[in-house]
Amino acid sequence: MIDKSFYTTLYERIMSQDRFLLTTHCGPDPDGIGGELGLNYLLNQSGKDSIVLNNDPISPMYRFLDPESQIMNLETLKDHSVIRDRTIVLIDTSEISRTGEIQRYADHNSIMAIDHHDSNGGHSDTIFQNPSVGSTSEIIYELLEIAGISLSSIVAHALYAGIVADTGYFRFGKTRSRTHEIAGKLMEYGVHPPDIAERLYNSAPAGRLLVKKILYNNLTVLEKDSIAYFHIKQSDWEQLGLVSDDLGGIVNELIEPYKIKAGILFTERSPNTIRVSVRSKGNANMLPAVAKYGGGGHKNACGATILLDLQSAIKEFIPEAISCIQNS
Ligand SMILES: [Mn+2]
Repeated sequence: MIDKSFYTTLYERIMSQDRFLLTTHCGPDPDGIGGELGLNYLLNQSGKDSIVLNNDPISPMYRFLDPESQIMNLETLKDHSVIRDRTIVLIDTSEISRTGEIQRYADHNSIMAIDHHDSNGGHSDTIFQNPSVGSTSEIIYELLEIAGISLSSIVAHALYAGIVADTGYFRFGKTRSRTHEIAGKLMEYGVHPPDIAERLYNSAPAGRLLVKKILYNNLTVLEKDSIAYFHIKQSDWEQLGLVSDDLGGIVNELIEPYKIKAGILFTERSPNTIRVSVRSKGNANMLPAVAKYGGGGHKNACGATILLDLQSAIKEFIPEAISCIQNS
């Protein structure tokens, strides 16, 4: 049970300001997008001046969530003066360093964060972080309910997508009865779950199948079947016409077998830049391993970027991951 005062304090804090810039982490995901669209709607309905600006464009597979293109990005923003004198609200992260070039504007603006991750970089003036909630979209829904505002169809769809993406369709550990309740309320605004599932999970390019062939060729299982990992080279995913977002979620497959406690995907984004995506089950807390590389997330779903070549990154990281499993 989450203290109601968390939401009322957050609501009051937001309402005490007038101009906002909402942003999320690099590589915006459905939860970041849902949180942004939901909060932007709340602020606009409350007569506030709010814009949504991310470092990165939204990847093609998530663009259906923002049909009116309300979310801007730094690549296409022409007039940077609109950024001035706004409270920057980090959504789905509490670390300004994860927002890319948006952090350049941090010195001139106050920063607050609304987040549900377990880890916390602590670089915001005010952090509203609730790690017991399955998604940031749920936190934003609570604010809309406090305000008594009826939702638009776009907001309901985006929040629902954020919830199902972050809870793995109500499978992951932070799924609460309230999560299901909120999902039910969003359906009353016209959300049809099979449509969202189809758009989120059955709209991948064919290259996603072919990339799995390469990944599984590179599969290693160690430590009495408790840890599994695979890797992919930049040239391999690029040749298949994929962008790195297209690999999202594949790492979840590694923990499907009963005995596997942790699964790791090493993606070569560029030479000497390796993205490490980690998934684990139950008590296996993988945060200490990614924290060594400045990464973060949830204990069962986290990541980091390692600035080494692919083989060195694997060689360094796997012992860290093994010790996390042993210490959990
Ligand atoms: Mn999230």
